[in-house]
Amino acid sequence: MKDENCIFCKIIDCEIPSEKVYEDQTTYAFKDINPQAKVHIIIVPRNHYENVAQLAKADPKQLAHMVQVAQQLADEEFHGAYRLVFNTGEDAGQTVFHVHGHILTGEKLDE
Ligand code: D5M
Repeated sequence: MKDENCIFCKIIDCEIPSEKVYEDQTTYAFKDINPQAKVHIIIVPRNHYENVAQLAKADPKQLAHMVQVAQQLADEEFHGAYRLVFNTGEDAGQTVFHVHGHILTGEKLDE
């Protein structure tokens, strides 16, 4: 399930370079190009879904797996503390319409 116009599908397929931090059969994670924390990682499913609600409906196990990977990365980066954000909809700041979690970690975060 790919969208040929999707920038994150192109990153997953290595058509666009990224700083990969994790990958497995279903999931890919890379450094955000515009970090909002000391460590800012984008985590995506390889399959293309527009947003987190669509993913949760179609493949809840994939969403649960992404949360587990986020936990694993934060365990490595900052004793398991992290913020996981899914911007959903243009008016909430979503700019890329391939579901992605922002993993913010690596330092104590502002409340
Ligand atoms: O988040 C989209 C995020 O994706 C935003 O924080 C920038 C990041 N981004 C966009 N293009 C790239 C590339 N090429 N590499 C790494 N990171 C990228 P949103 O929640 O949709 O605003």
